[in-house]
Amino acid sequence: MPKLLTREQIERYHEDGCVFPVRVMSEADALEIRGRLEAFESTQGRPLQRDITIKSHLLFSWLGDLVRNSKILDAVEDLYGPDLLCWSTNFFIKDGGNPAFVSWHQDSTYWGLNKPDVVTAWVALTLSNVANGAMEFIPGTHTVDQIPHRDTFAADNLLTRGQEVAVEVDTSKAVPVVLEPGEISLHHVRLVHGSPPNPSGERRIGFAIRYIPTSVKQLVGEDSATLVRGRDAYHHFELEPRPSSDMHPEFVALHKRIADRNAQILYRGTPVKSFQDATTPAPGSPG
Ligand SMILES: O=C(O)CCC(=O)C(=O)O
Repeated sequence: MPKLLTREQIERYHEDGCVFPVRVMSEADALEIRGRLEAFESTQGRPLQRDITIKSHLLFSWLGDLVRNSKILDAVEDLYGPDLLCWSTNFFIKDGGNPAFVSWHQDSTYWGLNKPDVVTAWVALTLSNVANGAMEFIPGTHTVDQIPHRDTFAADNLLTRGQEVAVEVDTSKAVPVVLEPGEISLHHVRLVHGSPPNPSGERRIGFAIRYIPTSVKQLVGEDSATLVRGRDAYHHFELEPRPSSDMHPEFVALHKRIADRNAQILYRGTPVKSFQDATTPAPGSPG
């Protein structure tokens, strides 16, 4: 018996590579999380900087809570079983009128994981729709193997290397993922997806949480993850602690060490050594 998803939703995930919308919290709770993000940005006097858009669940207690949201975990358990790690998180923020976009890609391209049992819960912290640059996907593309990608390092591309699939994408089949605040979509790591810029006057904020069953391995280097449900009988990843406050110096130092190591995996084969180095020429969130 599934815990949260219906049998139809589970079937849709396996057939299309994406299922949505799934409500995991009230709109008010989602807006409260947005408020915490924006309160932090106000203290900094600038939008969230690239180096803390990745794995920020290690820096802020409210994001540490979000990756452990029991409804999100129930949905992920319905797809990948009871022993779950949060491998990474990324904010995808598109300010109104900003040219930021996400090229068509498969998440699996540079992640170094040994099998495609990886699902992203993309949490809408604002409305996400066609008018403000919602994510789009091509149904069924998760069933093809890894597709070659080319790196563009395009300035407005939110992906680490501005990577894009090196084959023609039939955009007539694209499905927009329309979500209300507090809803999620769940997408497969091999799904071809992307998103256009946000020409609206409103900010679009998504928090992407990457979950894996504990059996998944990192093939490329040392790596860490957060045990969010069940037990880890495999010990393939260094387990990460839970922050009980925001931007605690010990967690800031830990996050830097982990993010720098993660950058070595995601940028391998390029001169980029850390997410800070990567601000030129490719700003944005790793994907
Ligand atoms: O937020 C977006 O528009 C794209 C998100 C994405 O590529 C991802 O979560 O893998």
